[in-house]
Amino acid sequence: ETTRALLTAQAAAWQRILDHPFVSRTSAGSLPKATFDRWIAEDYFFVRSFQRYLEALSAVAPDDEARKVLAGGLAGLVPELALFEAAAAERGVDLSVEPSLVNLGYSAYLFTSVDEGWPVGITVLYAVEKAYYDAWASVRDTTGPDTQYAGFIANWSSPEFAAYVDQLADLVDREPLTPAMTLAFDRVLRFELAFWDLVHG
Ligand code: MP5
Repeated sequence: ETTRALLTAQAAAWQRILDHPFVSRTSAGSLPKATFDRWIAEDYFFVRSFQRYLEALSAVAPDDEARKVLAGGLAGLVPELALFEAAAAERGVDLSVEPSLVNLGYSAYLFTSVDEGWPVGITVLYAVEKAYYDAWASVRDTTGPDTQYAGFIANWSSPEFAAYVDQLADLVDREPLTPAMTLAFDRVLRFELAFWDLVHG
């Protein structure tokens, strides 16, 4: 299985995402407000780039089944962006701040991956979504009921989101593993770690 091989090869980097202080401090409720606010503004920029990347990836999807899965992902971004906008309004976060260079690089890389063709593009999508599912499921499982992050936890760790990530895994598993896919997967993990570092640092 392609996804199993990718995850196994990257087990150590994957654990570093889950062990990242941004994740553990979100769970513990000990994250400074300014840090979470910074994440909101950075991630909002990322998600809007991601939305256009998902449209571009849909355009190179090989069949209706793949297009249907991606359409589900695109539909989910509507309430997700509303969640960011509501949280920003409530917390007094300016969503129009300039994104960091890491964020610009990560966002641009999403589009580069589509240019490399469907197998690499869908590998990137799976890695991006799986990273957030695992991180937010970890927060869900280690936080108290009085968390202020319930909306975000629900967004990326719901059973519906888990099912979507499983569908993405099925699409990746149709593809025989190539060195380009391995590199893309590894690169997403490095971007994810750099993204957490930059908002937390
Ligand atoms: C995601 C995200 C998940 N929002 N931000 C980063 C840095 N990585 C992954 O993507 P989506 O589109 O919010 O499900």
